[in-house]
Parts: sequence; C-alpha cells; structure tokens
Amino acid sequence: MSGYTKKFRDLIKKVEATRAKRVETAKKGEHFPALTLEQRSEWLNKYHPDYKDEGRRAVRVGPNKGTVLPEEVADLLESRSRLNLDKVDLSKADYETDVLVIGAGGAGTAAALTAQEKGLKVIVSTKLRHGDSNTVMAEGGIQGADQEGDSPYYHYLDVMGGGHFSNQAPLVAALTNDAPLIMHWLEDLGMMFDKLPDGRMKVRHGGGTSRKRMHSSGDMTGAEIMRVLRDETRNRTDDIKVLEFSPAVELLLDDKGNAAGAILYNLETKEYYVVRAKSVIIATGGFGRLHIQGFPTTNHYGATADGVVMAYRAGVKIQDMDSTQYHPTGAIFPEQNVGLLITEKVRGLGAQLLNAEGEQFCFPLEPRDVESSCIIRECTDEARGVTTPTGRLGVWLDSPMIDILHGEGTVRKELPAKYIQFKRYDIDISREPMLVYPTLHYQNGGVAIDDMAETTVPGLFCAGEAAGGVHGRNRLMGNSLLDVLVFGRRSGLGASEHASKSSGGGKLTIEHVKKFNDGLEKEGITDVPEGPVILPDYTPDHVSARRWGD
Ligand code: MEZ
Repeated sequence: MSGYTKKFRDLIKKVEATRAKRVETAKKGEHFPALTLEQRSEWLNKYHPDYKDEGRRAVRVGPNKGTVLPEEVADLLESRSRLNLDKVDLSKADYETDVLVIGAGGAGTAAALTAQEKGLKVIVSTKLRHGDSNTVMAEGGIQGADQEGDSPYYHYLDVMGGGHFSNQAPLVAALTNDAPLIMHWLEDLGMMFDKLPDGRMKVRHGGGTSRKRMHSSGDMTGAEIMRVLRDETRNRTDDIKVLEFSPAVELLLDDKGNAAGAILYNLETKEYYVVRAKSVIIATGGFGRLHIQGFPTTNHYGATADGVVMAYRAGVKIQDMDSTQYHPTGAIFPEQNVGLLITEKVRGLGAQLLNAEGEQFCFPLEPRDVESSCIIRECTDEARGVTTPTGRLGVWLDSPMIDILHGEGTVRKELPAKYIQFKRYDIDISREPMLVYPTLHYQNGGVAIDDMAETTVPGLFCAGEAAGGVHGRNRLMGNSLLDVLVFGRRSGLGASEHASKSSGGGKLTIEHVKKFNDGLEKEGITDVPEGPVILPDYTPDHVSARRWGD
C-alpha cells in the first residue's frame, strides 16, 4: 500500500527505470556537471524569485528609506506601533535586569548562557515557549572546520563564495574562526553528535562546501542543539529568568540614546509590561511567516521578523533584506506536508533530483539559490515537472538511492524524522522518492551589526537570523546553526561588557517610536496595519467575510 496515487506510481516507474544506471555512475564518483559561474548567474537572473522586479517596492520611511524590498517587508517596516503611546507608563519598571534577551531560540539562549557566565542577571522574553524557533527545526547539520585537512580558512572561502562575495568579511571571519570552539562547547554541553565507530565526528558535504564539515545529529541537529542549551538554562534559574508567551513589541531607550529595555506583551492576559535593562539583545529570528512572494515556508509559527521592526524604529539600518533563501527541497506532496523542509542531508547522502521523465537535470549540491533556480527552470521553461492533484509543480528527490548506496536501513538511521513524517501518509521514503519544490527557508539579511553583534545603538545587540551581513545574499547549509551560536555567544559577551560599564539608571523613553510615527504621518502613510505582527494570520477570506463584528 502506498500513499501515492496511481498516476504518481506510474510516474515513479520512470524514476526506477533510470535508477540502476545512476547508482552505478554515482558509485564511480561521477556526477551531473555543476554549472559554470556564467551559467549560475544566468539561471539566477532568469529564475530566482529574488531577481524579479514584481512584488518589490521602495520603503518610504526610516533609516533605509528608498531601499527596494519585498512588498511584505516594506509593508511591515511601515507598520504602526501596537501601543497607544499616550497610555504607556514608563515611570516604573515591572522587571529590572542587567541583560534583556528578546527571543529564546538558539541565539537568544546561547546569549543568555554567555552573559550569565560573566556574572550577570539575565531576562529572556519569548513569544511562545522556550525553544520554539527555527533552531529546533534545522535538520541536516552544523558546519565547523575541526577535521584534518580542513581549516577556518577554507570554511571562510566557502561562505564568501556561497554568498556571491556580498557578505561582510569581518562577520564571516568571526563565524568561521569560532566554529571549532562551538563544536567543543556543544560536546561539553552533552550534545549527541553522529560519530564514527572510532569516536571521530561523522562529517559530510553540504551544498557549496569544499570540505566535509557538516556535523549532524540524525536529521534533528537543531532540536538536539536546543535540547542541550535549554537544559543548561534550566540549571541556572537563579540568574536566568525566562518569560514565555511574552513577545517584545517595542524597544526602550534612555535619554542618552542607549538601549535600556523593552515593552513586553503578555499573550494570555493582553497586558503590557516594562523591562529595564543595561543591555538588550535581539534574537527574534527571521521572516519566513511573511510568505514572501506567496511561497510556503519551513519556518516556525512565530517567524515574523519582530526584532527587525523594533530595531528599525530605533534607527538601526538593515541590510540585504531584499534577499530571501528558498530551500531547494520543500515537500509538495502530500498536501499536509507542503513547505516542510526536506533536509539537504538527503542530497548529501546521494539522493538525486529528477524531472518527470526520471532524468537528472542539475548537480544536486549547488549553492541553494542556484539549486532552487535549476528546479524552477525545470518546472517552468523546460515544462518537465510533476503536477500534484492540487496543481503544485515539483520534481522527484530520489531518496531510495540512499539505502542502495550506503546499505539497507541508512534512511531510517540517518533521516529518522523524515522517514516518520512520510510514513504517516503511507510513503516509505527508503523505497519511494519524494516530490519537492523550493520553499521559503531563511531571511538572508537583517539588522546591521559589527563582529561583536552590536548595532549602531549603544547597548543594543542582535544575533542569529534577525541580523544581516554574515551570509550575504545566500547562506550555505549548516551555517545558520553555527551563526546562532557564534553570534549568540558574541552578543552575550558584548552585552555583558556594556552592562558592566553602565549604571543603567537613565530615564526610560519611547520617543523614537513617536518620531517614527511622525515620519509615517509626514509621508502620508496612515492606513497601515499594526506591527510587529507577532503571529501570522491564516484566516481565509470567506471566514473574514463573516466576521461581521470586526
Ligand atoms: O542550515 C540549514 O538551513 C539546514 C541545516 C537545513 C537542512 O537542509 O537541513
């Protein structure tokens, strides 16, 4: 019994017909030729959603006024505060702390642990539960040059090349130089890495890597990282207080322009609270739930770029926010799995991408933006995609090759989560291929920071997906889990240093939001929704139409 329809099962026969020959070639170490640099640039220009003019416009207010961005991002940056500023009472703080961390995924939790190690008191505020984030959803691995024959130097070159040399070099140097230290830190915290029988790390290639440096924990690498970070935080509750279901909605500054806290919103009681802090770290993640250009997403429910909105209102510039990462392999069937991440590790283990005729059409480990462009090209101009019953187009990812190449049981051992996610719908991915198409995975840009994760507002730091510049216009696999830990820790160090020097007694103000509102009014931008949006609204039009009370 298979969860695939009869039409799909007939099409799968074409995949099976070419499989033996493809496996034989793969065993010889031969592969479909990678694109030349010229072809890459041609394919990107023609097929990648970032390179299209439609769906973009210049933002009309704030530090990046005039920058062309996806409409969804421009709209969000032009949103109005959720607060009635005349009612806000800053005369008394509800909470006081040395360091306020906004966001409790990988970056926020790493920042909190690091600041606590420096002897400081930390409050972590988070929209949902501790750990609800893109970190837990990252599957295939974390990069780090800690193996023989590799070095941070090669890692640095790969990151710069993957980002088409648009990355901020000092940030890439920080990322790649700290990576071996991060691997040790994770091992010390108790992370269960995949290992070889002799105890060495099992490492693999990811798209665009010149050395095997992808460390993993099955296909739940991010969940395993978050497990050890969260456990460690729970060992330190005397100094680290976690406020769940309490997203920040505005930053607070002091009368000298330093970061001085934030206003939190209690999702249960709908009350607002004032937190005073000597340093503030934004670690709120990315914008996947804005569904840029209508794409489905791999992201967690709270990924609505709140930190970028708050920092922008405080006068901090953003960079590369016009650049979105579409992961090449998002599920398109069954319908319940649409947008779900099919980790790059599947291709790292040897699975190939095939069109409706069962033919290969691209090198499976191109950088992600190039790989996505190849798939879009195959489904559009080349018209060799497979159509699902709901009209989605995609290509095959031939996962059964993995067991043939590496031995029976490899899929279940290396990709247990993926195996279960499909088995629920009677699809055994060790025997049947998956149908995939690019899905919105990552916000490449974000808040501008320096190599200690500090922004241009003194005492305001930003780490992880909310920050920009590290990956330039295209991130390579496994560098996001690394980024959250490297810049999480660096922001924790920077924020501790700033907090230790600060008396923290300045007058709290929200004048910057008033000024931002004035800017909106001056531009005639009046009829705009509230931001940050906090949670995406999936109410269908026919339901909204019956909400007669609103
Ligand atoms: O870094 C990522 O985005 C990642 C690990 C994703 C994946 O394909 O597994």
